[in-house]
Amino acid sequence: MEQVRVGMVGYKFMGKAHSNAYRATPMFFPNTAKPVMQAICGRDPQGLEQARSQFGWLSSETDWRNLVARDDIDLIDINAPSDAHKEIALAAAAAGKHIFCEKPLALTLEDSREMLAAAEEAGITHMVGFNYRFAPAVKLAKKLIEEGRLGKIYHFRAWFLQDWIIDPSFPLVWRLQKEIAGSGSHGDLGAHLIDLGRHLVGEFAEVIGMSETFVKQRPLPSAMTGLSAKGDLNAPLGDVTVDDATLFMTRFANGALGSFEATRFATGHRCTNAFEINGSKGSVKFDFERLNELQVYFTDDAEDVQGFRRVLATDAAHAYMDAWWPAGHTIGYEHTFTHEVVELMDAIKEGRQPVPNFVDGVKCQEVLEAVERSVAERRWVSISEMA
Ligand code: SOE
Repeated sequence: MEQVRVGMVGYKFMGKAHSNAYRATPMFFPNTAKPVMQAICGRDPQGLEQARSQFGWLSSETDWRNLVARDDIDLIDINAPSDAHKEIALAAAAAGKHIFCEKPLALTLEDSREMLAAAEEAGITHMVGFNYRFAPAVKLAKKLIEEGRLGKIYHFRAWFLQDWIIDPSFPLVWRLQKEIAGSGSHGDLGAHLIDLGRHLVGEFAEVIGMSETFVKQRPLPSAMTGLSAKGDLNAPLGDVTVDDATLFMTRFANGALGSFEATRFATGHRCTNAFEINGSKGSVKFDFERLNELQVYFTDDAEDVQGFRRVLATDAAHAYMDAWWPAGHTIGYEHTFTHEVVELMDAIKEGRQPVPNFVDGVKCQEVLEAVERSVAERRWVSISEMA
């Protein structure tokens, strides 16, 4: 298949990121299948039309059911709030459409399993949006581990820190409501860390966690708003039903130990998504705020120059970089989504499943729920309990 006609549900933050990726793909990666921006879907006709013309979609639909029913669409991209994922994915699979779904895959583990089963039964291509895997510096970390250059992995420590709800008057947006978001910082930020842990180190064996909601009530928003919403202290209050911060530890199946921290209360941290990995032969450090760089340390460096050094992952030797600019010319957040779309287009063209797919979405959900169970029951929870 040389062209993939896309129908996208959602047009806010992620919708913009995905649209940009669809536009960039044919220009920078001409050898993969070409995504055609066939139709964009949202409920508010005015906002939708604005997004359609601004992002460059050919047509629009105000009801996702019409989108899924269209026979000029091959792939349904779901980046609407999490509570909409399952229903749209099940309908898309039943209609034989490929699916690209934002993370977390679903509100619950059970729902995510249902989505995976439907996708497998329909025989369609399915992908989940863990975009940070696609930073070339993260790919380099993965390559070093796979080639044994870090030796046996002992530690994975990861933290995803934000501060956009630090103000108690920040409104009760959908991301703070369990029935729409599933969980708070845990599913929104921790999900990325879990995916990176699985990608880089391996499967989780057991977890123990703790969680807190620091601000328990917030003003109700007047409209569907996002990360840049403004508070209104005169508005009635509603209960925050998700975690503001969740921390947990894990033992990986291969014996490595992991620690994870996801919070929206780390004052001064706008979007610090970072990890460090220590192995018997070396270490790597990554921080999304400097996403072109990987700090590396090797035990076999000469003794007098041992120490962490910075590798700028922008050479042709680094994943995806030969498609962009000459060495040393850096890339940004949006490129992670383009690389994700390239993987999806390659997979559809080659008739294989992309990675990460719904299996990875389900496995992430297993860990998310195991941590929630651990928090509720104040004990270690084995991932095998989630079977
Ligand atoms: C908001 O917390 C958010 O945009 C997440 O939803 C994304 O998945 C993460 O990449 C950055 O922060």
